[in-house]
Amino acid sequence: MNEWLSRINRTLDKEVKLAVTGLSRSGKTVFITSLVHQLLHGTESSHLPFFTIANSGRLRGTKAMPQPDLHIPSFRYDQAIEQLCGEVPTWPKPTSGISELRLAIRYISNNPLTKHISPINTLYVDIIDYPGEWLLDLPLLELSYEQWCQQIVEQCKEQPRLSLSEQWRTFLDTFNPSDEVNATIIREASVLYTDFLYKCKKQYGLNLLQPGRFTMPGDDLKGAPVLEFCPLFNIPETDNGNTIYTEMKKRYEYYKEYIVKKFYREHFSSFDRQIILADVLKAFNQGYATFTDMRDSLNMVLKSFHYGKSGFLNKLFGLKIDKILFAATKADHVTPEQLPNLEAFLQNMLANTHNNANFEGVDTKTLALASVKCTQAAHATYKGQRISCIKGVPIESNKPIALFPGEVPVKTPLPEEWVKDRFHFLDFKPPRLANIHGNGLPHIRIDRALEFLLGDKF
Ligand SMILES: Nc1nc2c(ncn2[C@@H]2O[C@H](COP(=O)(O)OP(=O)(O)OP(=O)(O)O)[C@@H](O)[C@H]2O)c(=O)[nH]1
Ligand SMILES: [Mg+2]
Repeated sequence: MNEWLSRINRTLDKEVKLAVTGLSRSGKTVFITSLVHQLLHGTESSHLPFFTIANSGRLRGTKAMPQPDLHIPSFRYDQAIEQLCGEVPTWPKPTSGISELRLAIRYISNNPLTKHISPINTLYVDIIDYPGEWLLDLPLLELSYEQWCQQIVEQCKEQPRLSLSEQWRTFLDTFNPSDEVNATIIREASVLYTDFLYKCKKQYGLNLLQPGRFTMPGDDLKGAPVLEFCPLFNIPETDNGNTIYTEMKKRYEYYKEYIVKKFYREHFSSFDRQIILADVLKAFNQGYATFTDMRDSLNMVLKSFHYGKSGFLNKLFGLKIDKILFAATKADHVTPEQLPNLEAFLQNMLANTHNNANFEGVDTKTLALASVKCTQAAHATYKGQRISCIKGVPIESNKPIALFPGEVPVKTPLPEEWVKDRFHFLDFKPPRLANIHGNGLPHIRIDRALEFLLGDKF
């Protein structure tokens, strides 16, 4: 019954489900927090000049409401905003589980047909937050265990995975996958594989780490046997049904069926709009291997969405996204004149997804944005020349500095052009704000994001 009511409301433009999609540390939690703060303060000042409903005076107000899914924890907006705007502002911790939020936006209708019957309307917006690591499970739905093993074999031929996986690969050589099933061997292999994934994440900031729950199990799965399996390098040609290989494969299929499908069925089905957040600047800093890993991970995840009607996820879960916003986050790390380059770069990096989505009739847009603007644009004189720079407090310091963070390329530089220290985009502390109640958080282009994602619903 609720499902039907929800469908009717969405058809009548009264409900929007917004999918906030992004790899780990791309800025999802900060984006959601800022978006809520901007909307809660939408009637109070002119901090959203490109969000027409706010700017035209038709926005009546926004409130957080009880969420529709009572079994999902609530998004802790109050905690996040307290941290961001406290005496010592801090960023939220990496997300370790799922949470949900519902906003009610009340506005004066402009629709000539309905405004006399119902002059004040409400749009409900549902958003979920989750760990970015879990997104990398989506491509697994289309891979058999054998295909997945083959992918990992290929990945481990290249550095840095070649070295980082050595201990795990050496252990794989100590047993035969056709041997009778042995719980101790399976556990040891999966522990070493998980260690390898953690090393990839911590030492190189790699994203393509599957299964996603291995590096971010969430509270419900820590230590569960479903997380005890790993890829094998030698797949036996025949299988007598009671081998290490059979058991690994069985657990992989169980993981897909009960963890991944459940997650996507409950949280990624029936979204109307999607924002894809990408932190390309951090990947630039970490070098070519990390950059290509980030690009490939994101493309792989987006490919799984297959935006048309015939796509795999559409058939499985009934997806029907009609607008996608591609956003390069943390745009306050660069000088304002670099924003067009940042947008062009992201557009290039995800060109295939753009084309496919456009072909299927999905409306797309690319924006460089900052959910919380931590720097100010400034100018400095260097060797007699006036140069643009930014001013902010670096994450590991207490003193503001002014710096020129470097130019953002429009296209991916060739491998040999990634010379050390070519890119140096610093992380900044959130700004200290005198009054967080009278105004939305300082931002870059969140109003344009809101206009694209929600503007046509009012
Ligand atoms: N300067 C600046 N930094 C930001 C902004 N948004 C996010 N960050 C930085 O990016 C980090 C990650 O942001 P989160 O929002 O926690 O990222 P996430 O996508 O939720 O990450 P997971 O929960 O790990 O999936 C923060 O700790 C900040 O350091 C922004 O608008 N400006
Ligand atoms: Mg998060």
